[in-house]
Amino acid sequence: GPGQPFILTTWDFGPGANALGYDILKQGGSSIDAVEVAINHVELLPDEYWVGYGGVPNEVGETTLDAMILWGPTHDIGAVGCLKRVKKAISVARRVMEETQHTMIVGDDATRFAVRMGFEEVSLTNLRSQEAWETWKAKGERSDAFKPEPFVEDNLRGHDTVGTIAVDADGNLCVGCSTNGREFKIPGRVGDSPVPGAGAYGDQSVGGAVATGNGDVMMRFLPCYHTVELMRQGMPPDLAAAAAIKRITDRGYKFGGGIAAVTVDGHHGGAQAGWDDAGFSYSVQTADGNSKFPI
Ligand code: SD4
Repeated sequence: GPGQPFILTTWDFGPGANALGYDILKQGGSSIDAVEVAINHVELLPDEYWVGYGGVPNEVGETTLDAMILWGPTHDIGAVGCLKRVKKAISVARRVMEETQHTMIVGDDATRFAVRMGFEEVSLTNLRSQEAWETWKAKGERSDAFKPEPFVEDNLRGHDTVGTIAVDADGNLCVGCSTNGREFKIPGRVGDSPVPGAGAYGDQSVGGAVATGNGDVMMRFLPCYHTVELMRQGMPPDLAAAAAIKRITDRGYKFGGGIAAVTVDGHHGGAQAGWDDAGFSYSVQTADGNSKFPI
C-alpha cells in the first residue's frame, strides 16, 4: 500500500536501473522521475545493443527508437515511435505526455518535436552498431522482416527492451518502456513498445505490465492490457502474464517474448514463451533490497 515504494525493471540491466530509480523513491520522489531515470540509464549505456543509441540498426543502418510512458493518477500516456537522432526516447515520450494533448508522435516529426523541447540531435550510431550493420550488409541478404509467415519460429533471441514499473510513497503508479526494436527492421517500422496496451500498460487502481520480445506479433494481442485486466479481476501477476501470452501461442504463433507485471501493492510475477534459455528476468527493488527474478 501507500508508503511502500517499489520499482521493477526487466532484463539484466534491471538492478542497475532500479538502484537509480529507487534513490528517488526513497527520498519521497515521484514514480515518474524514478521511471525516467531508470530508463535513461539503460538508454545511455553504450554497450547495450537493444536499447537507446549504439544498437540495432535498421535495414539502412540507422538506429531508431520507440518508447512510451504512462502516468497512473491521470491515465495520461506519451509515446514516440521511430524517433531518430535523439538519445533519451523515454524523456521525449514524457514531454509528449506532459506538454501536449497528443499521445504519440513519430519519425522525423518526433525528432523535430524533441528539438523544440530542447533535446540535442545527435547520431545514434556507434562503432558497434556500425559494425553490426556492415557485417549484415556484406551478406547481401534482405531483411528477415520480408518473410511474412506468422507461424514460423522467429529468430529474435537477443532481446532486451527495458520496461520499468514504479509506485512511489504517495501510491502513484508509473509505467515506461524503451527500445530500438528489431535488428535490420524495415525503415519506418514501429514495434509494440510505444503502443498502449501492447508494449506496456498500467492502471492506477490495479498495477502495470511491460512486454519484451517479438513486438510485431505481440502488438496484435495487446498483452499488457490483457495482463492488467486479468489482474483487475484478481488473478495473480504471474498467471495473468501467462494467460496473456497463452492467448498468442494458442493462435499458433511460435514467438519469443515475455511479460513482467506488478500490482500497485507490490505483488509481482512474469511469464515468457519461446525463451527458456533467453535469460529473461526482471528485478524488483524495495526497502528490503534489490532482487532478480528469472522467468
Ligand atoms: C520490439 N518488443 O520492438 C520490441 C523488441 C524487444 O526486447 O522487446 N526487445 O519488437
